[in-house]
Amino acid sequence: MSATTTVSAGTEANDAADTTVASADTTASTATPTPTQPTVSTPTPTPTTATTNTASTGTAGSTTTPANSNTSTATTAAVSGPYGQPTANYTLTFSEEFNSLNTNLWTDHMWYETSNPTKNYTVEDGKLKIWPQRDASGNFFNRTLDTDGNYYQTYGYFEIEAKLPVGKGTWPAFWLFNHINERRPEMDVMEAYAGGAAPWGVNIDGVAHPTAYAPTVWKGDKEGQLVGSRQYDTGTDLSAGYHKYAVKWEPNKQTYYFDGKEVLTLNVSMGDPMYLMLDLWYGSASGTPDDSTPQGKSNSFEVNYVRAWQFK
Ligand SMILES: [Ca+2]
Repeated sequence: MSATTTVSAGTEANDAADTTVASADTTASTATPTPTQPTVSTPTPTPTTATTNTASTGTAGSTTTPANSNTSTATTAAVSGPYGQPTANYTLTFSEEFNSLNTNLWTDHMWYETSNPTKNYTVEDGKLKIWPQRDASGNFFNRTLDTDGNYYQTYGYFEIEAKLPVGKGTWPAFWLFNHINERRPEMDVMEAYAGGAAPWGVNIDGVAHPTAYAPTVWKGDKEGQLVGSRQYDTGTDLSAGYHKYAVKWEPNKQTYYFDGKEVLTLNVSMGDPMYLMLDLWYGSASGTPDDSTPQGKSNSFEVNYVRAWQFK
């Protein structure tokens, strides 16, 4: 997913007001990574200092083992470390469990958009839900919830637990992104295209179900800097249950995970502060949504949590 629309670069206000913990201690990268990639001139961005928004860390120090991955119910265990990683290596920096919608943290449109008034998202049952819905003009429209201007992090581990919607045209995603002047560094942790050819999706009773997804990385210093991508066939219907989509972002390496299993490793240096994005867009490999695309809340991109950790 590449947000190609360019608009004057917004200067993100450093809104520290929504911090709910006093011990904001984000080790956002001031360190200069040692590039292993042929680097284009790396312009110095104007990094906004990452604010820590730890919604509810709960018993962060507990050693509760996360529930097994292939369950259709969402994990409700207390937050410990990233799934499948040694807990002792990580400090929780961000925990959005979606017990309520924090509008000081999440914006419901991209910086270059105005918010579509058609209601197609909510937070309930401990989840963020975004669903396909035609607006007043009859169009399916992009919905994005992001932390642009409110929460940024550089490096660490980022994980969501989510269930995907069905339907031709649906294009749910979780990414880390930033717009810094003309630069667009982008780490797509999960993008799925239910309406695409197998293995992207399978047709079940006339409705496209997602079975593969892709992590993809764009360096973003200029147009078309694809670092790497993989179409990962999970062999399962991603709309049928919750799965964990994650990235471990190190200064010279990124590793992408599905339910704790490594699916893509890239040796790349990216050191910008990035904000978090959850969205349901349409098109690309998924095709154009139509009357076969189920609308309404019962067909949601459901996100049980978004968590981030920093390396100790
Ligand atoms: Ca939750």
